[in-house]
Amino acid sequence: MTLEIAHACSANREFLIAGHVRPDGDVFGSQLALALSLQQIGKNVTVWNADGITPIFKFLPGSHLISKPTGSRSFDIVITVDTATYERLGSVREFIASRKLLINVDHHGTNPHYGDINWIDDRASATGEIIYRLLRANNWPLTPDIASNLFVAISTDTGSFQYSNTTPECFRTAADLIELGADVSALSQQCYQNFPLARFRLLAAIFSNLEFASNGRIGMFWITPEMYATAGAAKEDSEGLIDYVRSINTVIVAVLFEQLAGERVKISLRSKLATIEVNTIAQLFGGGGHKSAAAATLVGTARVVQDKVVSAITDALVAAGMN
Ligand SMILES: [Mn+2]
Repeated sequence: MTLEIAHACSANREFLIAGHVRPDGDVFGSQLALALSLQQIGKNVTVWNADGITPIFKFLPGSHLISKPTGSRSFDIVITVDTATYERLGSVREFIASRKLLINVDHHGTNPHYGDINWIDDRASATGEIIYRLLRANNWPLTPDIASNLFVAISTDTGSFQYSNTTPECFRTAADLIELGADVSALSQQCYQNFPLARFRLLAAIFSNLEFASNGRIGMFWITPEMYATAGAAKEDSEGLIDYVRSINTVIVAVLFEQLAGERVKISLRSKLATIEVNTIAQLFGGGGHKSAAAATLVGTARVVQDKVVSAITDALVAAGMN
C-alpha cells in the first residue's frame, strides 16, 4: 500500500489533504503531519476542512495551513484522512471534482473504500499511526513539528492512551514520536487542560439532565441549541463531554443525543466493554464508527429516537448476558 501511495505521490505535485467534519485531534494531526512532510519534499499542499480549524487545536504546528474550502480547484491528488465515509467530508466534496486520484487513509473498519487507493487499517489506534507508518516507509521528513502533530492524533484518539485501541504498536509509535521531538507534557496540557469555561457550563447543564436506563448501564443526555446558547458555548465545546458520562461507574454505554435542524438527531455512542460494539448499533441506524465509539443520525421526534436507540442498546446488553 505504501508503495502504491509513494508512486502516486512522487509523480504529482498539487495535493489536497482533506478530513472529516466536526474535526478532532486525529484528523487535524494527521492532516498537518502529512501536509508538512509533503511540503518538505517539494509538493504544493492545500489543507481543507469543511469546519476549518477548531480554536483548541490552533497550537498544532502548521495549523495556519488549515482552511475551509476556498473554491473549486484542480488537484492532482486528494488525500482524505480519518474520514469514515465520503459524505463526512461535508462541503469539501463540492470543490474536489477535478482530481486525478483520491487516496483514502483511515482506521475506521466501516470505511467503504471510496478512494482510488485505500489504506484502511482498523487495528491502528488512530489515523495518525498509519500516517506515521507511511512517512517512515517512504523516508519522508519526520521533524519535531510533524512528530508533535502525530502524537496529538494518537493521544486524542486513544483518550490519552486509555481506550481499548491503545495497543503495544500505539505505544511504540508514541515512543518513536517522543524521540523525534514530541513534548508529551506541553502537548497534553494544550489538549486536555486548555478548555474555555463555556464547556463546563455546558457540562453542568448536561449533568443536571442525565437520564439512565437498564439499571444505570445506559447513561444518556441531550444537547440542544438552547443549551449551547445558554452556556455561551460553541459546537466544538461539546467534544468529548460524553466521556464524563461513560466514566460513571454503572454506565456501560453512554449516549449523546444532539438535536439538529429538521427533526434530525445525531447520536454518539461510547462503550466501556469489548462485548458491546457500538458501531454495530450505529449501523442499525445508518451510521458507523469504531467498536467503542460510533455515531449515527436519525430522523424523528426526541421521544421516538430515544426509545429506538435505548431499545437497540438494551438488546445488545441482553445479548451480552446483561439484563
Ligand atoms: Mn481517528
